[in-house]
Amino acid sequence: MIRKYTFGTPLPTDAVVQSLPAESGELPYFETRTGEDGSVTFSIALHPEEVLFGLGQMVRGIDKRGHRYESWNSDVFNHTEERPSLYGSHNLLVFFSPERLMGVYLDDPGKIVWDLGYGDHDRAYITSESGGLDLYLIEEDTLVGIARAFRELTGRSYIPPRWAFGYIQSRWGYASEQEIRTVVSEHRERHIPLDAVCQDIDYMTDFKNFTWKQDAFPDLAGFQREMKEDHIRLVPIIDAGIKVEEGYAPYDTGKAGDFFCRKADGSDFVAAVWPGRCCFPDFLREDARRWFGDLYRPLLEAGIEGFWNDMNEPALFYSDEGVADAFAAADRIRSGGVDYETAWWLKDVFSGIANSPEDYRRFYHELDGKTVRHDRVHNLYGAGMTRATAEGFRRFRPGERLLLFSRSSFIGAHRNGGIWQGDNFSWWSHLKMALQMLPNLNLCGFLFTGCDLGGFGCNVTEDLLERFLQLGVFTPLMRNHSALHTREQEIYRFGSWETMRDTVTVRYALLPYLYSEFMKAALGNGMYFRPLAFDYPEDRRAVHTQDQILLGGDCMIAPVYEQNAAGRYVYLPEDMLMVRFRSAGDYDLIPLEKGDHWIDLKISEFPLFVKKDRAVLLCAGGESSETLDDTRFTALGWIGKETVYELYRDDGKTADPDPAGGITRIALAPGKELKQDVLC
Ligand code: MIG
Repeated sequence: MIRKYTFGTPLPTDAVVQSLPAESGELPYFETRTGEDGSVTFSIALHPEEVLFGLGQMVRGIDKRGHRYESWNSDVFNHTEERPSLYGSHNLLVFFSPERLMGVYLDDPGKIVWDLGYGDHDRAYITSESGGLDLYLIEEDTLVGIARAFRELTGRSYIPPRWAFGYIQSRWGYASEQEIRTVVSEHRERHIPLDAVCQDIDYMTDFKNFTWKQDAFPDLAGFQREMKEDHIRLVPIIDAGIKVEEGYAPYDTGKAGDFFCRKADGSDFVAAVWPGRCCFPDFLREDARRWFGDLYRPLLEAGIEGFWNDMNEPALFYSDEGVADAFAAADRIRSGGVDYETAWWLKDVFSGIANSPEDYRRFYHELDGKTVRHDRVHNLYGAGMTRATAEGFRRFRPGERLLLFSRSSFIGAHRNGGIWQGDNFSWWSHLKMALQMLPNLNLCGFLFTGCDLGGFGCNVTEDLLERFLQLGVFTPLMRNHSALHTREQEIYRFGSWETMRDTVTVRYALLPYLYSEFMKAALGNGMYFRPLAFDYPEDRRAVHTQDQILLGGDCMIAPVYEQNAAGRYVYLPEDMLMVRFRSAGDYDLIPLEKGDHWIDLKISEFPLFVKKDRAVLLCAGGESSETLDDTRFTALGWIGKETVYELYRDDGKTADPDPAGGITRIALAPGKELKQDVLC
């Protein structure tokens, strides 16, 4: 059951697809307090054993209890433990204890502070800065039921084309056809499977969106055709800012249509990002979205079938006003000289010119005919860009699925695209953080997601990349991505590339199965990744487990996330079959009983746990998602009684797939063998 409570004057966000009447009574369970500044705070006592799930893209554990977070979409390079927010705002929190089960969703596009047992260990305080919001209270009998009810409220998750489940190679710095050809041929020659290569900002002319460097990519359509013969898709990046430059069509047409965000005096808001001084499309306006979506058309016509949208928090390097303010601040102390305090202050003044709160208060949007200052709707910007792109796709390629993943997001954007987990580092702790973020992202509807495998910033090591890939085998988006100037981290750069290749072969052998599990989750408003609590709510150990997650209907993953570990402890909440993979064709099958187990895992090995009486399907594998045989499988399972696996298959490219149409029921017979051949 979902009940809606309205506070103040909420703004439309496009997050919710069901229209519910607002309750007339008071919000139960919470104490509601309105601040003098107009903010509203909901507070509630926490039970001793209470676990808090949700908030989607956030640092720290699967259980969010014990810290303070903010919903404020931020371009942050440093995902440390005290970082209050990342790129998306996913305002769903689920309270779960033996005494209570409920979810609260705050449909509010402005800043929210979540103090979840930080100020006061046994209390949660949730503060909406503006005080204008719809709060949805979700009560169901199970955690899975809460997740489903929330998805019914906010709409079905985005479904990418099937090729997007292949391995994707990316790096900030690929700057020419030749460079990309080399990346592809290094993979193909070594039989490292590969489906796509991302093009980062270096493919553009002067970082201008919707352009490509004529000398480096003289014939983009021809190049995409050539790549596609080899089953490779190009996936270019698009940033939010449009360079201010007369004669550059996106700027001229944006200007002519008055589609950019404006300042109080009516002039365009200008801030610098990669191309230099830029204007920012007002994605909250339907006409501006239409104009922006149209800009993708030439790239689609060149044969491009996937994009990633970046810098859409929006990230702002600086504005003229911000720089002037910083100089003025420096001038105020210039004559007196500096001491250590003023020197530090001065440093902060200058580093604070990026993504500054002042800049976010300098510009306005048009929302349903009303002028709204940006900070009030800040968290909608990236979702608006995703929406503009997806709406364009639907106009130009109706009935087709295209790949889209964004950096910034808000609830509602999960219907239009995936997201990646942002600029992580090549740190072991970030491998664990990525794992912990996944179930909360799924709870909030973002099923198509994954982290930058190997880590984006800092220099990766061979063993860290290998362990990252072992997680990536199971994430819907499996992309190796790294930053300019960091150590090159394509698999073929390393001495142990064969081990890494073998790991990627497991992804391809599992791809039809993982795709089937993803599709069933997406079409059934379920979760592909879940905290253990969702299947084992009575099992206290499982409920509090922070480093293992459930995958699909039948599996659990427990990756190694520490350097030099020879294995790890795994808790099994029921009897399971361990598949210890080394490659698609080389694995151990070991039935294990419920309880604690130490699992030996050499650097080349990683486990998948399959619930007893269930099975996973391995196909023969291949080097591209397009060439896999999904009619012959080896089923791996510890099967004591008759069981059926429902395999979902479709063409992988038609939009709005039929939930029932693609299911094949595969009967699995009990027996001593842990492996059986299946034809379907
Ligand atoms: O300011 O396009 O998160 O994936 O490689 C950095 C360059 C801009 C941030 C993205 C990252 C991408 C990078 N971008």
